[in-house]
Amino acid sequence: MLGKNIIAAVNPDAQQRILLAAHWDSRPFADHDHDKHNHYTPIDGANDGASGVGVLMEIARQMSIQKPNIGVDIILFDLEDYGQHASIDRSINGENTWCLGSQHWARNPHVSSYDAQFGILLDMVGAEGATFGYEYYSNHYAPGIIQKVWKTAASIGYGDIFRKEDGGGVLDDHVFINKYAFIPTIDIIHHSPSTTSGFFEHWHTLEDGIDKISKESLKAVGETVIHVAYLE
Ligand code: AHN
Ligand code: ZN
Repeated sequence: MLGKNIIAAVNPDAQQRILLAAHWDSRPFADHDHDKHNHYTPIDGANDGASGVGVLMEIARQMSIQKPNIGVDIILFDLEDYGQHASIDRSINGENTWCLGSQHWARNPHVSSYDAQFGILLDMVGAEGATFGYEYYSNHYAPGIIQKVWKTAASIGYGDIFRKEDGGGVLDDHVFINKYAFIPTIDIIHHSPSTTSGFFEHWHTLEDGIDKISKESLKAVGETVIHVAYLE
């Protein structure tokens, strides 16, 4: 499988750097669609992946107008959502079929002896009414970054969206950045306790389209992340 990560650098020569990331691929099969005839059809992935990409593209545009003090690397990972089809038993191949772009990058960074102070991953940040809790691996590897981001969100009026509550545990790109690149990295990811998946209602279905995307959710995440970056 050929994958391509897309990487941009703001202030490429700055020593002090942070990393912002999302996945740009979308799931090649709608294996959680309510209609089983769709289980092998690719999804649009407006929320599950593209929402994070959209926020990061606007942050890149803002930073081209007003440069932050620090360096910022924006990485769009490929093959996050290539994980094995839901019809296959999870215990067989399981976890190592997900997040292939980030697994590759974390072991082979684009710059030799790459380092960043911390990283923020955005995943499924565009659903209407999205809320974010303390995702398990984020809080395990990077509790200080969780506190920094959630405090910043509250300070600009997004305390109802960035909630001081448990946010489940998700094997996502940030886990591999923490494990293999040793950069403390959090995942801002919509956690929904009311669905069986724990994700947004239309997760891995053909319903994950642009018509379900909320500008307000994108704005809350984008403003929070850009504030964190400009405060460094
Ligand atoms: C697993 O289900 C193993 N990971 C979910 C990560 C994910 C999927 N993020 C977006 N789509
Ligand atoms: Zn997905």
